[in-house]
Amino acid sequence: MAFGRSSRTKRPVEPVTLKILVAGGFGVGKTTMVAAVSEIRPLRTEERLTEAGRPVDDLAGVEEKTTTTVAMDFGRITLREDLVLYLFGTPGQHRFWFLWDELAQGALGAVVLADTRRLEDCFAAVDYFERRSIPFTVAVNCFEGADRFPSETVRAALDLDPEVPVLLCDARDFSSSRDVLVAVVEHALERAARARAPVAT
Ligand SMILES: Nc1nc2c(ncn2[C@@H]2O[C@H](COP(=O)(O)OP(=O)(O)OP(=O)(O)O)[C@@H](O)[C@H]2O)c(=O)[nH]1
Ligand SMILES: [Mg+2]
Repeated sequence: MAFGRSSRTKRPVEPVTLKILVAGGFGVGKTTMVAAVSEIRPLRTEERLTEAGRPVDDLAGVEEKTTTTVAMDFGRITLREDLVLYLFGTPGQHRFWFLWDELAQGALGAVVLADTRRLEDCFAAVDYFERRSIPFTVAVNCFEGADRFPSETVRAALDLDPEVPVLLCDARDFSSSRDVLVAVVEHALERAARARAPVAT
């Protein structure tokens, strides 16, 4: 068999793999988002919510929720033939936050999911990524029944830097969640390019 130029150029490319975190407060839709976009059966670490957790687990707005993530979600999405994202959904309950540092190792960027009915639940995630200079995008998961606010209102309420993208999304929807992930990657790459650019004197 001949190995001419054409057969060589058709060789499958080795994709670049990037790690992205999907973070945010309790019950905001992190597991839902990873499952909506993952092309592999997502790994979930769900445990049933119990009566014992009722005083600390605020279910307002997600009353049907019966389980919670206790370690992480894991999924994968191929954005382009040469670009694959590995997705790590964080646990939302405060008592599992010690896992975040482990999950954040080597992450290119993060999605901070927010629910406008409980915006304060994502403050800690925003803080976490700001402090560590991990690029992130805020994605408002638009639950039915929640008031819709323009992204600029959310940006002001969260006191975000002007460069941080704020998007509205439906975490259950493949293309909506994929758009959020594309925004994170673009934002992280732009920031990396800016950091590399020579400073004008
Ligand atoms: N109506 C509506 N329900 C949603 C949406 N996203 C998630 N849900 C529901 O909201 C609940 C919470 O979703 P999860 O994906 O488990 O949230 P989570 O952020 O992973 O929760 P923890 O891991 O416990 O912090 C589930 O009952 C979902 O079916 C949405 O966009 N709209
Ligand atoms: Mg979860």
